Amino acid sequence: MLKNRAAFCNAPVVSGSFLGDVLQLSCAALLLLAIVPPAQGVWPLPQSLSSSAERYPLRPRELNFLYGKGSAVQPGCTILDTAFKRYFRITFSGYSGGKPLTVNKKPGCVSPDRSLCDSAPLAALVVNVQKGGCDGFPDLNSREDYKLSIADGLGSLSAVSVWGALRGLETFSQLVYQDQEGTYYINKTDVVDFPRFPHRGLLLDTSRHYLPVRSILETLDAMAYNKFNVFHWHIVDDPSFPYQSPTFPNLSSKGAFHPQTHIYTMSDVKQVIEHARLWGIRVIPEFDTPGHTQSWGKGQPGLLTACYKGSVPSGTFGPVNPMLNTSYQFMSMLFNEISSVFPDSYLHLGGDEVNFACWKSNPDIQQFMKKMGFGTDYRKLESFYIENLVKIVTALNKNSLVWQEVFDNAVKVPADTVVHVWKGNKEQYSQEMSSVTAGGFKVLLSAPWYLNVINYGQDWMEAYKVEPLGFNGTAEQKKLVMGGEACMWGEYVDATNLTPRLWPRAGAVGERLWSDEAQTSNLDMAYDRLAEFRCRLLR
Ligand code: CP6
Repeated sequence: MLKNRAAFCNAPVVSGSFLGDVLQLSCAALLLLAIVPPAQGVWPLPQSLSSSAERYPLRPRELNFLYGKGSAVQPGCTILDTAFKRYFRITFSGYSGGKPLTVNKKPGCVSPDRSLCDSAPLAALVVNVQKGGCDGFPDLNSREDYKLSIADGLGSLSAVSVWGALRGLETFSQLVYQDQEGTYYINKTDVVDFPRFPHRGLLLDTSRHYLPVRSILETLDAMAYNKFNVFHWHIVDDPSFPYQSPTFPNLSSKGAFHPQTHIYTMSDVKQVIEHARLWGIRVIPEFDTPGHTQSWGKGQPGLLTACYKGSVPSGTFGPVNPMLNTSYQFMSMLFNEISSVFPDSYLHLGGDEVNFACWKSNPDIQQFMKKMGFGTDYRKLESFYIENLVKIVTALNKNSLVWQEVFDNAVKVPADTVVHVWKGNKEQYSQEMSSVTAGGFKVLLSAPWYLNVINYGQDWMEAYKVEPLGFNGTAEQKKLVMGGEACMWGEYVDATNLTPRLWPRAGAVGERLWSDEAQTSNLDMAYDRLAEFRCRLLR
């Protein structure tokens, strides 16, 4: 029974608890209660973790994160310098600084109370990275594997790249716990860990509701705790255009909810990208076209198709006008800017939910359809648009991600285009995963992970039980699954409810994409760890 279990957090809850009520648990401020489990609650579950009862106290003032002598990166590496500071704070999040800690107790003592027999304190966590490189950005091929060993009073973390070291530091921080007196401990532990999928994303939609930069940064923090590594920024859409483009400033001055307060300036965008980089998270922006572009029309007259009522324009507008050279000139200039602002090698081009009604109503479009030999198949017109757009993006040396309709409508796209599956029930999305990979395309799964859709009570289990490779297909096909993304569409979400709607539910997706399938098939075991992890997130 997952329902009526009691669990408590062993630290005070922040007032007005943001993460409240999601797991239906009371994380009361019960410091004196005896239920303080040793933390084995690492989330997401490492590929391999073994630990013993032997444990080492940690003294916050004395524990050092150190660069190993042979490490390819050394002090001055921004990523690890800043990570050491952050993880010091996170590891000792219950530490107030003043209180003397009662660390005692000689090794080899014979007291029946194990806590009186603690070994010497953990001296340091020594970090060794094989490959240099601290100034770059994470990418699809970044090595995130790491080994963490806590033994003989010493912690040692080794990784191929700094990105793996970040994941290992996260695991280290989650292994540390406090006893009733407030003493910090870590058990003798060995972890060998690596991600199951290289693309573990979270989509935020900043068009339906503007999200302050602060909310985005906090979400990036929580993503790192869950070992997510891609922030899919669905930055603009029909309702608003908050991205402030230096090339086309009217897009936000006319298309944002507010031209000064509800925009992302270049410095905001840079701040998000740098914050993400320091956590080992990629930022993939989505500028969704040709549909979902109502807000674009305000600052870029002539871009959208004029809809007709009978033989006269109705005054409303539809998707981007795909028959005009000016549309492509505009896209070329905009994407040229975007591709230099966002360092990731992927751009998400959208391509979903194109409504053909407006195109059908427009006599110029009808004529263009004839001229092009498209008949009345408006999917061909959409394909014409997307093919041109993909050419523009390819010329800018970027790879493309597209929503599944682009594949469904048989658009000719480069073979390395990634198709993003977002529609339908299990049977439908499994079928889609089969077809997309049978076509040789790489694929990302989001359909079962629409976290904006909510139910009364706990609903993380459905997301947890999803098996991304559970479709019919060959081993070759399954290799094309890069991972998936949890989606938080913004129609009913703003800064006030974003955090509780995301966490810990998105953690279910995080674990599904990081951890071994066979080891994470038990909901009951996941529940205990998730409950404990939720307490960590609160702290
Ligand atoms: N906006 C855009 C959306 C959605 C999509 N694209 C969406 C569709 C269904 C649900 C939630 C969101 N709001 N541009 C689909 C990819 Cl349930």
